[in-house]
Amino acid sequence: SSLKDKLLSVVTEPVPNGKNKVTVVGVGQVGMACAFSILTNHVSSDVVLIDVMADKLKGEMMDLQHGSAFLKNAHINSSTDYAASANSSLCIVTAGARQREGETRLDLVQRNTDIFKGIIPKLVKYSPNTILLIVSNPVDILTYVAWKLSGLPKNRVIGSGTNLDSARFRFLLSQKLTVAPTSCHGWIIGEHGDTSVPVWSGVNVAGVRLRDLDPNVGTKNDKENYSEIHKQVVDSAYEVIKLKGYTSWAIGLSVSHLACAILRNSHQVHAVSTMVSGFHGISEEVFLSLPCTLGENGVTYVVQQKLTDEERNMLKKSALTMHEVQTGLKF
Ligand code: 6V0
Repeated sequence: SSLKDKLLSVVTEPVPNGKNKVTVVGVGQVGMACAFSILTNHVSSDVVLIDVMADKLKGEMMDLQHGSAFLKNAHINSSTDYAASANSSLCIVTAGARQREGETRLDLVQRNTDIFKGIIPKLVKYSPNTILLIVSNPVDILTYVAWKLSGLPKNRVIGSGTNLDSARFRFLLSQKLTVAPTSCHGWIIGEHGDTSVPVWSGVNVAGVRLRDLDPNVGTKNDKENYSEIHKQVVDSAYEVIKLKGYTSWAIGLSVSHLACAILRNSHQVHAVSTMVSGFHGISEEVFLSLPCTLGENGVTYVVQQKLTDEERNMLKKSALTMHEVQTGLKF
């Protein structure tokens, strides 16, 4: 008998997978930032990485595994074969091409749709009860694509959406007010990207709405130019890409918070991309971000914000743009 047999006497065999198993597809800058953030925040103790680049994949896996003693003994595995993803509670998709300098998120759409055809059906085959969390851009359209390709109910297909935009907004507001980001409450909804909608009507600190103090805040007539903050949010990905080539840390952190809300069934509210037909006068079958409660069956409730006419019109315009792009997709 082996040394192991001499050391250990079997009571029962260990189960191969934990209940909080997470698969991350794509081990690029974004996928690795997601995996690292999930592991260091102890959101999951069982992470599987999948990619098509076998060497890079193995290298990333080994590098993380060597740190597992510092990660509360998390299991880290990887494969180019989707069988390794079996029985994941959550599958996070970050695979695909990223924006080149000057390229918009919508420019990426057909390239990444084609990549998704090879990913989504395999994930669902091995984890039929999974939640899909889509991060690849353009995230709202690709969440729709993933929903169609997966056949899963809409509550179980979620896009990371404007959770990141909202975090950027709260950070910038915190800089202007000298109040911590978690105490600056503000929501960016709609499209992740160029036509996102800042809900200025609800921006508040400790329940004090900035609009009650100055009815012009966030509008063109705002003397203190708060609307500039939203412009900076929209421009920030382009700026970071120009400076460092890609964005990674903030999206990784934001995705690990979404993963945490889902796996812990916490019903925390996040702005994520969900099927919005029927909300705010939208009739198209499109995915856009609204504040949603997240639990182990995905999106449970959509918070019905009181929007101004202008905010609602901006949202409806994004819905039309999404619908137009979706109509041109081949899949
Ligand atoms: P990257 O560093 O080029 O990594 C992409 C990874 O995907 C690479 O490792 C590829 O090998 C892998 N890949 C490509 N095709 C496949 C396939 N068929 N199966 C499995 N893996 C594949 O890109 P990066 O990580 O920077 O960005 C990934 C995606 O995230 C892009 O679409 C970005 O635009 C998007 N982002 C989304 C954000 C959001 O807020 N939703 C934020 C930042 C980036």
